[in-house]
Amino acid sequence: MKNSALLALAAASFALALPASAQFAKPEDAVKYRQSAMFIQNQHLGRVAAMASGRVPYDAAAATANAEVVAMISKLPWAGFGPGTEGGKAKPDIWKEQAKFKELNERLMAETEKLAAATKAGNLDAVKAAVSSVGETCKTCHDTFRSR
Ligand code: ASC
Repeated sequence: MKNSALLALAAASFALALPASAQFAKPEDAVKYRQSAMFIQNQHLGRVAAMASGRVPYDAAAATANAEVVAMISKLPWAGFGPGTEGGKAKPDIWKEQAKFKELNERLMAETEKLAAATKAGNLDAVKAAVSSVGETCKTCHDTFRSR
């Protein structure tokens, strides 16, 4: 491999190893990023919730496809709450109570993982319970750390 190619590869690995919070060009980008990730989660969770509540006929494959997106995207917003990215609907408490915020971030990732697993197991009651746990987790964090 040419030296220039090696250098480019090294630079790329270094960029990936940086905390994601350091990857935003400006604080507004971090705000937009976390809001976008929340929006995507809302869209896909809504589809599973509609099926779980019976508003839409249950389709196991669609439930899993949507739940997997929620589980994957639930990993993303947190990098958008780095130091100096206060703003949007985020309450300043997020930056004052990092341990509590992190705990809720982790709870969402765990609950959405359980939801995806429940859709794969094909037990509608388990899916309903998992949707409710995910919703409750969203609500707990929003009630605590989101304004408006
Ligand atoms: C959503 C969404 C939320 C949560 C919450 C659950 O789809 O956008 O904020 O679920 O409504 O109570």
